[in-house]
Amino acid sequence: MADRIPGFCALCRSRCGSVGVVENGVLLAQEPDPSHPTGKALCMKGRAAPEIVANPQRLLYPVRRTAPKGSQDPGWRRISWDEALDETAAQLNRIKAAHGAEAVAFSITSPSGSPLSDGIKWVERLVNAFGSPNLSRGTEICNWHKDEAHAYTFGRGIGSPDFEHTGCVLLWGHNPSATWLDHATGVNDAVRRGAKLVVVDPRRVGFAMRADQWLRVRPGSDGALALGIAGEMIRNGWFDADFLREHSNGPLLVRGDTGRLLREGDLSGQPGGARLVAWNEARGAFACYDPATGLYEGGPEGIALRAVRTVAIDGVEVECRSAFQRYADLCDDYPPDRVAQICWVNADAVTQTARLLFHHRPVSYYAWSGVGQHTNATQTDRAIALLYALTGDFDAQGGNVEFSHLPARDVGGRELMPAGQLAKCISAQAQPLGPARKGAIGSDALYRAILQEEPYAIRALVGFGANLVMSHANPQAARQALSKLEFCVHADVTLTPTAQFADIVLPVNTPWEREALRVGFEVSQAAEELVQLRPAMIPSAGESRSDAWIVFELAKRMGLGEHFWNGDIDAAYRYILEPTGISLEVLRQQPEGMRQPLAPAYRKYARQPRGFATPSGKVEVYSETFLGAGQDPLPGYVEPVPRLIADAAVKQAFPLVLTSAKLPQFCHSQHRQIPSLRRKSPEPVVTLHPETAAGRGIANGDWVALSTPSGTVRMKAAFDTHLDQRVVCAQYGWWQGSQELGLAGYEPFSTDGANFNLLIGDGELDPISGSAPHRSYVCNVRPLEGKSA
Ligand SMILES: Nc1nc2c(c(=O)[nH]1)N[C@H]1C(S)=C(S)[C@@H](COP(=O)(O)OP(=O)(O)OC[C@H]3O[C@@H](n4cnc5c(=O)[nH]c(N)nc54)[C@H](O)[C@@H]3O)O[C@H]1N2
Ligand SMILES: Nc1nc2c(c(=O)[nH]1)N[C@H]1C(S)=C(S)[C@@H](COP(=O)(O)OP(=O)(O)OC[C@H]3O[C@@H](n4cnc5c(=O)[nH]c(N)nc54)[C@H](O)[C@@H]3O)O[C@H]1N2
Ligand code: SF4
Ligand SMILES: [Mo]
Repeated sequence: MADRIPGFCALCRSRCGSVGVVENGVLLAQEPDPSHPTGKALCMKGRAAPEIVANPQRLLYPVRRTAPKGSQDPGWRRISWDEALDETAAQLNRIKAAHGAEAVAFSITSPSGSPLSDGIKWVERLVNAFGSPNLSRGTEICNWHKDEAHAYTFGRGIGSPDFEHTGCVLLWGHNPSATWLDHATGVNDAVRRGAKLVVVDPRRVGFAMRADQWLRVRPGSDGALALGIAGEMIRNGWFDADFLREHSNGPLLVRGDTGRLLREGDLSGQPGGARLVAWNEARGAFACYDPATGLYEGGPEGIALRAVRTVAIDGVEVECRSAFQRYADLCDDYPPDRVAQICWVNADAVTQTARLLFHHRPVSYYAWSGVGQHTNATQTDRAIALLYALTGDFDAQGGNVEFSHLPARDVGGRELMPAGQLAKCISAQAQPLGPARKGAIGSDALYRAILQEEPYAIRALVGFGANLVMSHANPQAARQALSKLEFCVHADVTLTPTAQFADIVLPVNTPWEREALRVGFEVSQAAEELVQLRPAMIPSAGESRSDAWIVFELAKRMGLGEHFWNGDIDAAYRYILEPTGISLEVLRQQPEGMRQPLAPAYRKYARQPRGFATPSGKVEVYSETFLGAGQDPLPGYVEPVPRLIADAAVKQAFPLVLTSAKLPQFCHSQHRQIPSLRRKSPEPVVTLHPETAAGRGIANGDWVALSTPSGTVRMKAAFDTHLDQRVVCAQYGWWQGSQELGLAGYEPFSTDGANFNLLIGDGELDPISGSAPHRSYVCNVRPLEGKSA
């Protein structure tokens, strides 16, 4: 008789509630668990769990290289865990002692696209306790914009769409049908209830096919589109003026000369008057606003959202406009006709979308990879955030909410980072507002620090899964940088092209072979109420181990054991759970988890004295923080890869726009070795319009050369009549063969290979976040003669 063991799938952000079917220590199936708040369904990856566990291409033992770096074959030799961990600990401590902890960088894969989510907090804790301010985590091309850039506007990240109560769902560069099953379930239920649906995506995929408005945006022009829709909302009065007046910094006056917010001291001529100033329409007088209390002198009545006043400052007449007036002026520069030209959408659709958003509130939204991988990503995120502010639905029921969560302890260990270390982050100077604030670095900065030793030398890298060679721009730089490292250790489930550069590779097990604690499942209030300790359902294959085990063992050997409960993971779990009152022992006996009822709290800003966690305490329509860092305080639109497209020769040679997207059957560079998944998509594909192909003599299914100024790769052409003729979308992550299917892999650095990111240069990046142009590069496609493989 097989056992049915409750758990959840950890392969992607959806974390679908599931049941493992196990017999004699073998995982036979993973099935949905409809009693779990995220368990209505599993995707094909989740159902492929038994194949993922049993795959013959897994790394099962720690290995050490015997050939020099750069050799075709690293000559992997099996070593013991003791040898691997002792050597790693010694090398890292040696480099730290000689050059400081900052000379050791860490890299981790995304917890949204891999099961590292089971152990990511422990890895973060290790990074902090060790003291490295240099963690390459891909956040600049993944979640930073929706989670951190959003905080410049709202004081917190995008939160969760409250699908259960929403009147309209806006999916902006997010395709949950392929990437987040439980979000797709939420959208589907909302639409079935009658909610409207707006999708902004260059491709007609997933919910775009069912949308009330599908805006087929030109990749990377989303910022102009958001300003255009906002302009129509403002001009037509389709926005929540009360919300903006009371809860945004829109009423605050901005000096026309310096761009700074007007201060009390500017009016009085007295130094020290730091309070800000708005215009009170009713009283015909200026009113001071105190960011410390979040209050207007004399109360909020009569405060004007739009105001233009001339003020004498030091004897000079200075025109001051309210922040909202400035924003409205900016939006006016993007009328529907102009947006149609820039974004390749219908002018009418801009107006219709504006109307729809206002009349079907509450609006909830999600913007992700479609927005986050451009050289203008941060300002695009700001433009979308401000468009959303116009609905007034921030943190409202049916809007984007931060659901109540259980009071579990965070063990990320930020407090363990020694004082002064964070300021040493290699990107702190160049991108002070970006991921560097929390010690995260982009791949370009990592490579520069290793290769050019700027701003100083990074000498060692500790990788937990990140596949830099395949998933980041400029893989040639990755190759050089990884080859130059003094020491590199990498923990992964398989020997990836990135792992091939390591000195030691540590075998990680799969989620079904390890225990994992999850407090809250994010997508709804009910989901946030669940705490689950997923059991190890089967023994770990070979000597593979969990990330948690690796971290705890390493920490002990590095002299950091005191921060890791001296290696006792159960003690660590108890520490996390203690404030919730849930006992580890009871939880362990109940693999389906425990629920603690929580009441949702909406519009929390209205109950907090200072409102929003921003410098002004309000939603920041106008960001003085950006201004202070030399960035546009309003989300003015700048074309993606401006230097490249300004070059006429480049434009002529590469007339098409190149974007990419995730596939439902794979996560990033993973899963190509899994037979049931690979059969559904045996070869790398570039999608283009049949007319675009016809003009180049390309037939459906032909192998083609896909080129950009940075490189060339080969892929198979597939036609899509719904794409704009000027847009091409290609797959990324292709390197691995499948032994079981007898399919060869693809060379990661060769023009005969299919590594999409060889096409993407890192010469132009988002000035704030460092995001790379994975989705708005220039390219061309040409046929290849007689290429069948
Ligand atoms: N062109 C293009 N490039 C992109 C994107 C795109 O849309 N287009 N998307 C970007 C995004 S959003 C992201 S997040 C990055 C992702 O980039 P990466 O974070 O590098 O993700 P993967 O390529 O999936 O590599 C993950 C690695 O983790 C390993 N792994 C799996 N399970 C575990 C585990 O439990 N523990 C450990 N330690 N390792 C494990 C896998 O075997 C794999 O080698 O890629 C980015 N790159
Ligand atoms: N199956 C699967 N699921 C995953 C992952 C995976 O690799 N595979 N990875 C996980 C991770 S790490 C992440 S970050 C999430 C991402 O989840 P999503 O954001 O949903 O990921 P994508 O499908 O890459 O991108 C969303 C959409 O953006 C569109 N797009 C491309 N260019 C543009 C553009 O310029 N503007 C706009 N508006 N849209 C554009 C694409 O056509 C695509 O449909 O998925 C997570 N889930
Ligand atoms: S969507 Fe698929 S891969 Fe992601 S958690 Fe659910 S079943 Fe697993
Ligand atoms: Mo991601």
